[in-house]
Amino acid sequence: MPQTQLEARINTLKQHLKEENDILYEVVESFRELDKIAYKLGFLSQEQSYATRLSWWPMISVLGLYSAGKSTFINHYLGQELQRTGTQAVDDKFTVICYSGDEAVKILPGIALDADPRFPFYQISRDIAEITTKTGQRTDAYLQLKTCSSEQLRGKILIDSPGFDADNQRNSTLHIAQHIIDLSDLVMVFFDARHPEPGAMRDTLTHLVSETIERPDSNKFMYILNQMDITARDDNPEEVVASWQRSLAQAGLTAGRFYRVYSPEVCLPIEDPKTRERIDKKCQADLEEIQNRMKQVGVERAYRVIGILENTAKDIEHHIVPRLRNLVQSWKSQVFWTEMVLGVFIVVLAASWFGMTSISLKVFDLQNPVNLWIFGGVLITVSAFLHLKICKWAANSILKKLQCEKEINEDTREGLMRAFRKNTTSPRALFIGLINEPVGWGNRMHKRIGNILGNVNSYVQKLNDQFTNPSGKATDKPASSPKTEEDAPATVA
Ligand SMILES: Nc1nc2c(ncn2[C@@H]2O[C@H](COP(=O)(O)OP(=O)(O)OP(=O)(O)O)[C@@H](O)[C@H]2O)c(=O)[nH]1
Ligand SMILES: [Mg+2]
Repeated sequence: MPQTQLEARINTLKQHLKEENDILYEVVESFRELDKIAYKLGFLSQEQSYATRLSWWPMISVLGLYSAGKSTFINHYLGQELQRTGTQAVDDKFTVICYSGDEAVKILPGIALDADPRFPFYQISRDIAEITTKTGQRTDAYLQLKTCSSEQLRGKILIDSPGFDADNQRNSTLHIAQHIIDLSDLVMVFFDARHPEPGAMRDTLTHLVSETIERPDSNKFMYILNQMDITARDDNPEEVVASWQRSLAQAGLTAGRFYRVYSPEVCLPIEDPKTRERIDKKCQADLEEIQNRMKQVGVERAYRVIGILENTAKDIEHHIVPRLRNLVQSWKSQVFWTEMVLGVFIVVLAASWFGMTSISLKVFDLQNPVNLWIFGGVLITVSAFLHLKICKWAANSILKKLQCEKEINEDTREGLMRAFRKNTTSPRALFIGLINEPVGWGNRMHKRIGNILGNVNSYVQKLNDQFTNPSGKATDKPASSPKTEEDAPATVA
């Protein structure tokens, strides 16, 4: 049997996960198990899957001023010269960097991201398609995908971006950057310590600081002042940091942490030993802190994916099924009361008609078995026809109400409507009185959900074993806690 598009997508997802995280590979199976339950309920259609609704890899994006050292930082993090660097503006497109066990770096056009099940990039490509029709350029002019075998990249996706500069792609760059920010789990905004307050920084400040501080997820932003080594050689670094702090404060960032770093591979020597020691210590601590945060994002996401599995399973049992049960009950009672009223009306109408015309049932000669069969047949057919019409009308009126409900999200509404329709098909409507539970729900399904929840516990246990030191001989400090006041990253005054 040929593979459906969904199966192909899930298989690619599993293939990628197998390379990077065995536990999450198993979690896909549990999501598929939930899919089967949702298919039976009619909540998901056969082309849908819970597994493709979430982004499995955390995204870390590196944005900021041109030539600030974004690509150099990424190369340092990966431990290899993956990205081109240079004194002029180098990158003109966004590069999505993913892990691959293959040593050879592969570069794929932006369009390849569309088909990649690792993250919801279709949102970006749809938007880029809009921009490209306006500018006449193709998605590939803005996006590319690179694979890299660095262990640091396992379980996460890095995005290097073109620097903020007044070039002809400026608007598109800002637009795409905005989408990338929305999808990212961590956003690192790079500034160049050599230019604390130039006009070129205005864009960066507006788009990457002023517009982001009000966001509910503003804690995912890290503001990084790079190339501190040069500053330490040429100027008084404390003054540069203070001036940079003022710029950030003017842009609205009056609280929060920022980091001062330089790239160890390309830094220039600082002659004054005292300054060198002071700068080295602070920058090393900040760099370590940044890298820990990046590592932490991968760990958090693994737990979050399992959390989503648990919530989805509970949601089916505690929200979807009860809601469906209620909808079916409302439908049944609407049908019942409509038929009662209609029945009484017909009886009254027939009685008065018989009374007024002094015609009785005798005219049908029901003593004759053939007539009785015909009479009964016609009565049953007409009643069934009317009953089905009433059922359909009642179902439609409930569906209309559901459609107008504002409290539920689009996916849930669509799923509930699909499942409700499955409950109210004509064959079921004929035996409406016998319906107690929504289609596809029963003790067996309850047990299957229970098994999935049981698996959740074992996945969490396995993750704990993977990310912590169960023997108790912990040597690593928790990822994001600074060690001393002195080492802590600077805070904007
Ligand atoms: N001294 C010093 N030079 C750095 C540092 N970081 C980057 N550089 C240099 O700065 C230049 C620009 O670095 P890139 O990494 O290409 O900067 P970018 O932000 O990726 O630039 P675009 O992609 O053009 O936006 C390169 O020549 C780097 O070698 C640093 O911490 N210290
Ligand atoms: Mg670059």
